[in-house]
Amino acid sequence: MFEIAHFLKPEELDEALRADVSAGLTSEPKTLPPKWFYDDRGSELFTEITRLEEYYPTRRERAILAARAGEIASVTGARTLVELGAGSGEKTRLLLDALDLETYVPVDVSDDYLLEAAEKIAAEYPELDVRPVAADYERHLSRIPGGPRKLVAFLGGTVGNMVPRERHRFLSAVRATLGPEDGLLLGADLVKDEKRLVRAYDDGQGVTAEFNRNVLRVINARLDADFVPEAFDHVAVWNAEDEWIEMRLRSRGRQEVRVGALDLTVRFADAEEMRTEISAKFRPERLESELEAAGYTLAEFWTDPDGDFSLTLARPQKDHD
Ligand code: SAH
Ligand code: AVI
Repeated sequence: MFEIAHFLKPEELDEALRADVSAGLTSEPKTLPPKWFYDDRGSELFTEITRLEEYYPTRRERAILAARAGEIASVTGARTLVELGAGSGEKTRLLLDALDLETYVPVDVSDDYLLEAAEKIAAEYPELDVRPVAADYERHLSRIPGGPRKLVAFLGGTVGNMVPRERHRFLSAVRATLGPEDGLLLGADLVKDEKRLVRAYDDGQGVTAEFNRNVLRVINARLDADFVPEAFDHVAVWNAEDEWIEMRLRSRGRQEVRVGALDLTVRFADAEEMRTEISAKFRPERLESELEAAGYTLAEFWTDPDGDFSLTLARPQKDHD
């Protein structure tokens, strides 16, 4: 059996949550960063989202992986797979089947969920050295163990949950962990018809709405707050200028929320909206230019047959210092 490497000390995690919530709830407009969706329940809700008819990204990325896993194996010759924001690791099995791996390092902030997923994978792949790491990939990248011929996978379109400045910082930091033989496998959702995009983030069963409200439950539990999640409506809108979906929580009426751990009282006006997530959608040219700016060259760019989702294999630029 393996041990989980834990870089998320509870006091540091609380401190980070405190700082994010304090800054986010006192800013105008109010915002909350998406990484706090993912306690156990949030991770389960996300997995439920991936099975919804409206939520096409997971199915489309799975189709690309199924079609290209052999090519990914032969082009990269990867022996080590580091997966950032691994979640359930369900699609990853397509890579585990195709690659000739020694080591798999799934990394996630959602520690219990990560451990459970890693245990299942270790049982299914007894020859594989599975080393789960509970960490924040925006803070702990340099401490994440690697290995020879490393492929870093960042799937699901999670890169779109960062604003451009954060993406650049993150992609550059990943680049700094790569040797000349290593690579980055990046899943990114593509710009498409607005109606389909909005439907994917506002499903008929209300699973995404529950996922969105879950951030309030996390804050209640960890920061002694008294949000009434049902007093906020789920909103998903397409921001055409920035080419991203915005998820927001809209206050039903005027309300006051107390966050005990911050000694903070927050007032919401009727219909006031708080942004909880962006999910950027890309055009291929933009992906390429962002990757180049962060020190990569594009080795391969694949999409599913409908052109909905993309998977890019990027290599470190040779002349990059
Ligand atoms: N890769 C999976 C899961 C995507 S959901 C898929 O493609 O289906 C996003 C995952 O990233 C969640 O499991 C969440 O817990 C994790 N995550 C979000 N922010 C993170 C951060 N800052 N550091 C580490 N993991 C993070
Ligand atoms: C994890 N991430 C890529 C998802 C997305 O599509 O942006 C999170 C999500 N939010 C709402 N539905 C799914």
